[in-house]
Amino acid sequence: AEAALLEGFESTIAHNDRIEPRDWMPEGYRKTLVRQIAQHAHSEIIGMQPEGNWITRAPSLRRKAILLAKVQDEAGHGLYLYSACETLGTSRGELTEKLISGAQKYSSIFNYPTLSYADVGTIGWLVDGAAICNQVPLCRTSFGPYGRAMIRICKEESFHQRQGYELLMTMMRGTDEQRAMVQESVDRFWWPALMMFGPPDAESPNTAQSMAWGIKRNTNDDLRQRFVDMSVPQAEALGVTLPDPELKWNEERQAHDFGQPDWDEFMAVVRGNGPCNAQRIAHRRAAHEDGAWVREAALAFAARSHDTTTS
Ligand code: FAQ
Repeated sequence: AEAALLEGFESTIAHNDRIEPRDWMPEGYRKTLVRQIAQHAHSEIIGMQPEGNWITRAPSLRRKAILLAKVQDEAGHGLYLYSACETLGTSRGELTEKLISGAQKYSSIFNYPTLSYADVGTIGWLVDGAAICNQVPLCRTSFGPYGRAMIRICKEESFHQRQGYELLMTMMRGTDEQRAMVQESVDRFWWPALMMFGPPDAESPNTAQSMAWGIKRNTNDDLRQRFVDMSVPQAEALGVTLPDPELKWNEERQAHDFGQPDWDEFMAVVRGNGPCNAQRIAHRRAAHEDGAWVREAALAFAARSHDTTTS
């Protein structure tokens, strides 16, 4: 019976059809999806912190309204993704426990500090830009609930990317100090943005199997290349320099050659030793603990409403 189920699953994958929550799936497929979707959800939730840091100090009412809307979208993205993950049989409560105990990861990028308001623009331009590059192909991922969540998320990420680019463009039209602030911010975020795509393909333990299952549609290096090619003309239009002396157009490959990020730094950040890892988790843990009374009250209310409707 197992063989027939596996055959059905493989045929669905081969036809590029979707696997849905009630369909049979190999345990490894389920585990990989829970890992990736949970990591993705946690990234959205932790990703609220670096930018949230600037909400109270936005330079104008307009900038504040934009930033508030963006950070609220990120909370929403986290919730769609936790819901997608719940269809695989893991509850949001369990996932949150795994995040705050360090058992599950979130994107390395959110362990870097935001030191100036230009960082709000750079995160929109480069971090949301990288997220779009990575997530547009995920709209075609083989697991239905994940792909459907991605469609809406990508639309909102496009707005996030545009607001960041527009912020930077405005600063670049400003004073010398503002231009220097943008350049300094881009210098700090460029390499960590390239790390968002994960380790080089040769050192990526999950890519081959995830591609075979149609969970990932491109390799880490392919998407990193796509991101570099997309960012170079945008940097030129902005008037900033990307901090990579090896960056240059390769006529033969019709793509840019570029340098390698510091992969030792990446590994250190992924293992929990980046500049802000401890702070991000401590903040998330405190918010979770401070919210315990809300969850308890909601459960008590639900139990009481249930009693009155059934008695
Ligand atoms: N950070 O074998 P692979 C956003 C881990 S966008 C931390 O290549 P895989 C929007 C990886 O998990 C950011 N860990 O893994 C936003 C694995 O460890 P494990 C979120 C990383 O899964 C913008 C190990 O290294 N986006 O939030 C990273 O095949 C602005 C080996 O790696 C997504 O999550 C990393 N950068 O490929 C929000 C997209 N890279 O679990 C707020 C969906 C790798 O075996 C503000 N995810 N690792 O212990 C993916 O596409 C994939 O999971 C990759 C990694 C490409 C990230």
